[in-house]
Amino acid sequence: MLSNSRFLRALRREPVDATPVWVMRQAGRYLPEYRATRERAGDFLTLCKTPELACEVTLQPLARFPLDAAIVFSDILTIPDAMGLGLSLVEGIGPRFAHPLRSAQDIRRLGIPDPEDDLGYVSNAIRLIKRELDDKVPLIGFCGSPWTLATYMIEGGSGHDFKLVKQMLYDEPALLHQLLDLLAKASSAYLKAQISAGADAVMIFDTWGGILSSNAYHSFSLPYIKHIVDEVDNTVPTIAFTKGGGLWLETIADIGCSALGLDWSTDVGEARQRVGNRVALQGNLDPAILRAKPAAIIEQATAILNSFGAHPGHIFNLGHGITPDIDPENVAILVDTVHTASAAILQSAKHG
Ligand code: 1CP
Repeated sequence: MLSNSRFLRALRREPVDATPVWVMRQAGRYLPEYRATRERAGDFLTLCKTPELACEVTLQPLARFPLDAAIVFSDILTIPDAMGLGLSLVEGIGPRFAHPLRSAQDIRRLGIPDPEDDLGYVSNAIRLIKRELDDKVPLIGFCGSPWTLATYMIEGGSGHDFKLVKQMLYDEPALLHQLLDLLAKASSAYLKAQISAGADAVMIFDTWGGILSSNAYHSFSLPYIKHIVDEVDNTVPTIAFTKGGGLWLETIADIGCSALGLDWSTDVGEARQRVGNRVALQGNLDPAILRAKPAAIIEQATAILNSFGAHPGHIFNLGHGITPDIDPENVAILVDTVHTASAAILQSAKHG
């Protein structure tokens, strides 16, 4: 039964036979079969917007590795795209918006996209993937945090210094709050639609929360993540991931999410001591380790498992997305190490 899967049990902090593992960006350019499907699609957005192709690439990493969860192939930027900002992915540069938000008028003009009419391709992909998965592993739905979406919408693409969005934060806080409130409402409706379509858990990616001061984080990012978690209201487990949020784990754990995503800068055992067992923890291998030799991958992954210890509530993952230059063979080594080393740790704790 799916609710008995390692991934969902760990999210509920129930005992498991081995630590579940999945990899952020597990469907992506490090896989030759992904590059082939993307080539066939023509471009990244067509791949996202064609449910059959999104389903195909979602399943590719699961055909190679015994991963414990699938994540729907999509992007956090589908919401601003549906709001009319004109998303494209520029080769070698990253996401770009044709119509970034540059004035109060730009922001006041925005509406909340309808999850079925404007973003129905995501729900349709989820329904297809669920049918193909046939309850073998759970499926994760996701969205970006309102703050992280706002950085892209205001900067017009990937931020490097975040000049424009930070200027708005300090000069026109009320206007930024208005945008964040709209994005929180849009993201809640979007996640609810993903859950109705079959997502078994949802993750909120706050990739750029860590660039904020502590005050600004607690005013401009965390409350809007909480808004989404409140709206999802435990219909399925929620994972809140703020990259660079290691200093704020206690306040993030307080918003009522099921799990915290950790980047690699925090020790997972120390994180557990700080938040206790009120949330599960997901993470947190430095993705750069996948470029190292097998012995280093085994050593570093085992160190994380040992640091967490034989408690319930750990989902193994990287601390951020896998990069295109990684040899898939190293992912196979990682997944195998997590399963075998954690099973041994859990067994010896049971008998010791
Ligand atoms: O084929 C390609 O070249 C496209 C590269 C790519 C991929 C594989 C992009 C463009 N998006 C994705 C898929 C994606 N994006 C997933 C798929 C599910 C998975 O297998 O994990 C997910 C969960 C995301 C989420 C996402 N998109 C985030 C949050 C997570 C993170 O990595 O921090 C962010 C910040 C984005 C924006 C985005 N979209 C694409 C890129 C290259 C980026 C990052 C740009 C940047 O660094 O600012």
